Amino acid sequence: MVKEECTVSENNYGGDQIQILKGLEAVRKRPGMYIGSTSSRGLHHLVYEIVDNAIDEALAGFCDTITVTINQDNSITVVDNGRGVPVDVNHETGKPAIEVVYTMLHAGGKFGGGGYKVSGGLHGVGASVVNALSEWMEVSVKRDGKIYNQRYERGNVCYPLKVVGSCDENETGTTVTFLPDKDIFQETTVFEYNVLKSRLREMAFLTKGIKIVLTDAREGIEQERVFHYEGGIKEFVEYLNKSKDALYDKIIYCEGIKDGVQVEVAFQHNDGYNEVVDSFVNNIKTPEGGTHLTGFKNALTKTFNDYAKTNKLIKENEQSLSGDDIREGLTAIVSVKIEDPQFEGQTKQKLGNTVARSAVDSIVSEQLEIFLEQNPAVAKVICEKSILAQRAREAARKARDLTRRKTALENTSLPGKLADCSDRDPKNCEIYIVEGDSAGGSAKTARSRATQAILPLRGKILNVEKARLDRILGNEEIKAMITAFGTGIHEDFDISKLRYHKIIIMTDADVDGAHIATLLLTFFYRFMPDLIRQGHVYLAQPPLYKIEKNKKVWYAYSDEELNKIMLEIGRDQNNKVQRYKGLGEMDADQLWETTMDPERRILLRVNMDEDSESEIDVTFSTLMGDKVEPRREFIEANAKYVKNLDI
Ligand code: 1YM
Repeated sequence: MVKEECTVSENNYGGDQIQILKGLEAVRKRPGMYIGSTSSRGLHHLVYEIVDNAIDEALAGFCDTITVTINQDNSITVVDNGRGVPVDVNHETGKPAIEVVYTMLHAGGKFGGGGYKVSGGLHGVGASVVNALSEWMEVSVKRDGKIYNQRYERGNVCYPLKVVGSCDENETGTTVTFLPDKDIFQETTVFEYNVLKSRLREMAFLTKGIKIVLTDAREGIEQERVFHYEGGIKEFVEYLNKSKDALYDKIIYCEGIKDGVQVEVAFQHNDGYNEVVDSFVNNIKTPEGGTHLTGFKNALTKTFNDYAKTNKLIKENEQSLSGDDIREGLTAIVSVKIEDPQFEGQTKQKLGNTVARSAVDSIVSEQLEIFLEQNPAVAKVICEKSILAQRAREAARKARDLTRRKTALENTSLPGKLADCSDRDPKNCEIYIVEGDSAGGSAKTARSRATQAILPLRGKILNVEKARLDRILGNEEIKAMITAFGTGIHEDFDISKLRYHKIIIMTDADVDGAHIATLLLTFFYRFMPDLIRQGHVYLAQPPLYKIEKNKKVWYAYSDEELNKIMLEIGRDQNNKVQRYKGLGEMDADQLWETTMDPERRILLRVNMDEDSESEIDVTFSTLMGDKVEPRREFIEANAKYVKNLDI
C-alpha cells in the first residue's frame, strides 16, 4: 500500500484508487522511464508536459494565451484560457475527469471529445507523471461560472475536487502549479529561465497565433518575455536567419494535409554555406530527422533539378545538382502533425511513418513547383548558388581525396607540428591545442609525454562561418587538427577513430585568446559536433595572477581569488603580484603546475544542450557572421553571461 502523504478527508477510496496510486508509484520508482532522466533536462520536461496540454487546447481552437511563471520558491505555474479541464464525473472511475487526468497513468492519448492529442513532451506521458514527481501540485479550473480546485502531494489526492469560488460564465481556463520533488530531482530543482525561454519560443513558433508569456518571479532576477508569432514557422525561419544575409526576401512556405498528415514547411536561403534544417513531429524536435525530413529533401532536390533543366540553367547532359548543393545556405523548418508517430533509431528520435515521407514530398513538390514558376528571380538565385556549390564541392572532393589518399599511403602522416603522446589508448590521451609557437614550446617541455599531445596553432585560425568547404579544407591549421584527431569530418566523421578523449583548447586569458577559442569551437560545432555533444572538448584555465611572498607562490584564476589570497597572506611590500598577459610568460614548470597537471589544473568541459541546438546555431552565426547589428544586440543582452562558458 502507498503511504498517505497528506490528510485525506471525506474520501472513500475503492479498489481502483489503490490501482491508480500504484500506477503513480511506478513513476516515482523509475522516473527516468517516463521523463528520460532526473537531471536538469528531466526537470524542465515537467514544464513542457503541462504546457503541451495547454498547446493542445490551443490547437483545438479554444485557447490563445498561455502564461508560465517561475515562482519565488522555484515552483512553476502554467495558466491557459481554454475550456478548463472537464470536471464532470467519469462513469468508469466514478471520479471527476480532472482527477483522472492528474492521477491516472497514461491518461494521455485520446481524450474524449474527439480530435487527437498531437503535442506531447519527450514521452508524451502527460500531467499525471508531473504530478507523481512533484512534492505538491494544485490545479484550478474555471468552468461554468465556478472555480474548482484540487491539491495533490506526490501524486496523492489531498481532498476531493471542490468549488472554491465563482467567476464570470464566459471566463474559462486551467491553472496548474507544481513544485518538483527534491527526492526525485536530486541533481537540481532550480529552473533555468534561459532553458525554458528557448523551448517556449520554439513552441510559440510552431503554434502560430498562440501567445506564450514567460515570467521569472524569483527575487533579484525578475524578467518577462512574450512569444507570439502570427507567421508561425515562417517567422521561425526569419529568426534563424536574422544574423545572416538572405539570398532573397521571401520565405518559401508550403502547407497541406495528406493521408492524415498535416504538413508545414518554411525555408529561405542565405549567402552562407551552412545548412540548418530543423524537423518536428507533433511539436517535438526530431534531431535525427526521419521520413518527414527525407520527404522534404527529396522534393527539394527533384523540384530544383527539374526547374533548372526546364529553364536551361543546367544543360540536359550536365550533372544534376545534388541535395547538398541545393541545401547550401538553407535554413528550413519542417513540421508535421501525425496521429500515431512511430519513432525509430537508437535514441527513438527519428520518425518512421512512411506516410509522412510521401505526404511531405507531394505537398512540397506541388507547391514549390508553382512557387518557382511564379518567382523566376528567386528560382534563379537559388539555382545559381547551387551550381557554385556544386563546383566548390567538386574542388573540395578533390582536396579531400588527396588527404585521404595520403593517409592511406603513409600511416604516419600526422602533422609535423604535433608532438604526439606515446600511449595508444585514446581513453588515456589528451591533446592540447595551443595558441602560438612559444606557448606551444613551453607546453611541449612541460607535458607528460605518455598521455599529453601538443598541437601549436599559428595565429588565428580561419573563421569557418565565412568560408566555403574547399578553402576550409585547404587551411593548414584545420588540416592539422583533422589529421591529429583522426575522426574525419561531416558525414565521414567517426568518433570511434578519435585519438584523444580530451581535446583541450589552451589560449591566453585575454580577448584574443577568447576569440581564438571561439573560432575553434565554431569549427568543432560545424564540422565535428559530436565531439562537443559527447563531452570531449575542454577549455584550459590558465591563471591570471602569480603572487609571491617570501619565496612562496600562489596562483589566482580570477580577480576574486586574487583578493582572497591577498586577504589571507596580508598585503605588504614584499608581495609580488604578476599579471599574466599570455601563456608565453609562463615557463614550462609554471605552465605544468597551473594549467596542465591533471592533479591540479582546472578544465571547463564545453556543453551543448540538445534541446536548444537551433539556438546555438543562431549564437554562432550571430557572433561569427558578417552582420554587426545583431552581434551588438546579442553582446549587450548577454554581456552578464560572459563567464558562463556553456554554449
Ligand atoms: C495549464 C495546463 O491542461 N488545459 C486543458 C486541458 C484539457 C482541456 C482544456 C480540455 C480538453 C477536452 C475537453 C478534450 C484536458 N482535458 C482532458 C480530458 N492546461 C491544460 N484545457 N475540454 C477541455 O480533449 O475533449 C485532458 S487535458 F481528458 F479531461 F478531457
